[in-house]
Amino acid sequence: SAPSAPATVTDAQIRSAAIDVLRRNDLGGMTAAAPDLYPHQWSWDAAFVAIGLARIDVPRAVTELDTLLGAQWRTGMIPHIRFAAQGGDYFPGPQRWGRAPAMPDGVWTSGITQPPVHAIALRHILDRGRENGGHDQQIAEEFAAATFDRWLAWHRWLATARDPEGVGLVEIHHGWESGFDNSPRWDGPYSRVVPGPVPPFERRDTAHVADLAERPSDDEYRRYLWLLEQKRSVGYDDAAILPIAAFRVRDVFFSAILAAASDVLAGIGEELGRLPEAAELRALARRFRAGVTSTIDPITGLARDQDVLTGKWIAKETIAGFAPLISGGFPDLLARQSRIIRGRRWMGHPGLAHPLPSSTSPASPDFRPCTYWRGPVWPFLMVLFAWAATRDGDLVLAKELRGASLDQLSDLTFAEYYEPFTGAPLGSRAQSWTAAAALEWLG
Ligand code: 2M8
Repeated sequence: SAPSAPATVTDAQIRSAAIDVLRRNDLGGMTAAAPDLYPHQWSWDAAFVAIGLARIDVPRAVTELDTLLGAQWRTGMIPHIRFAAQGGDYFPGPQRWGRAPAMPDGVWTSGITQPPVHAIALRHILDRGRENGGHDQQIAEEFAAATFDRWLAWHRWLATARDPEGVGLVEIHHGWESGFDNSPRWDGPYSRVVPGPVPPFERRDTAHVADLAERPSDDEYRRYLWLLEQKRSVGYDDAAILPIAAFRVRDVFFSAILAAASDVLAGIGEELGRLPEAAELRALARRFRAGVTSTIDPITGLARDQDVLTGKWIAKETIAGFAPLISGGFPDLLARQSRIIRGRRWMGHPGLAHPLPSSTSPASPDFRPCTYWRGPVWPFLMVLFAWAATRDGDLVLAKELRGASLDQLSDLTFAEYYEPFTGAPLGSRAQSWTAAAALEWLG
């Protein structure tokens, strides 16, 4: 396939094509993560979609987050999928997950979670609403005030149920919770998962990609489903799962997002006059930022995950190593990481079609250029890195990410991920958070 788009593609064309993708993926109140592969609402996708929607339609962006909140469990957890009644076929679907006591009535969700980008999306909605003024401002401000306690409950749940020992790192119980499903980060932990019996299954994801090598293997899926069965066997109870979970990993990137989002939510709390809660969120941000910093490998300068079950660090050369660029931290740490990400093992690698950080370093032995989270470039993540870089005053990095991303997205496929060397689109086409990223870049 053609690596780069014709030079004639204008910003206006990118914008209208991106708007078109989001309109077509709109299921009414929620946006499917992708038309065929992911025909339901995913939690962290919804946050990025809301960031994009806020550029074109503030009330619709509010609705996206409001719908997701409708799936929030009584514990505070926001599940990783809200299933749409009118959504298409996806495996594992609602029957496979089953019901849980904490699940909201009348709503079908998965039983695991995903990174908490939502407060950052809420901030974007507020900012866009205020820029526009009038009805947009009113609706954004009312939504923030009305839902602040729900977001607070979400952060509190993560900080307790998923950091039971208070180490400042969020523990995940499934690779899907990280959002980086089959990243080399999880190879070690998954290699120690001995799958028990799982009910028979037929995958659907493989029908929606050009080449099976773009997706996880059947062996990986068997482990994914075993972890689901484990959770289901205890009714998705947060305490009961801990002694039996075959996969328990402290996810440094998830933790960095919690740190960044807690600061953002604290800022919103301060505006709302919720000062004790804002102080609590600032303390959470400090705790998780310190947790992220504590994982740095002194030799490579990259952040690491930790396998709870072995106590060992996981030192793979993936983009999650740049977690401090998301959480923020000491200026010398951020400067070192900014140098590394712009260096030859990442954005400065000479073979790249676009100078963007790939999910795994092209210089790593784990790198697979076409395989999902093992190598391709994920456009939505670039938005998160640029947002954090802007926050921390690294305007050079933010500008480089924007320019290269817009070049990449001018192929107008809005692919789920891209081959780093050829720039070829991979995975799903018309992926919602990719289209949303384009709208955010265009401003
Ligand atoms: C991918 O994950 C889902 C499972 O959650 C899948 O492979 O079926 C990941 O890229 C994840 O980060 C993303 O949220 C989801 C929907 O885009 O797809």
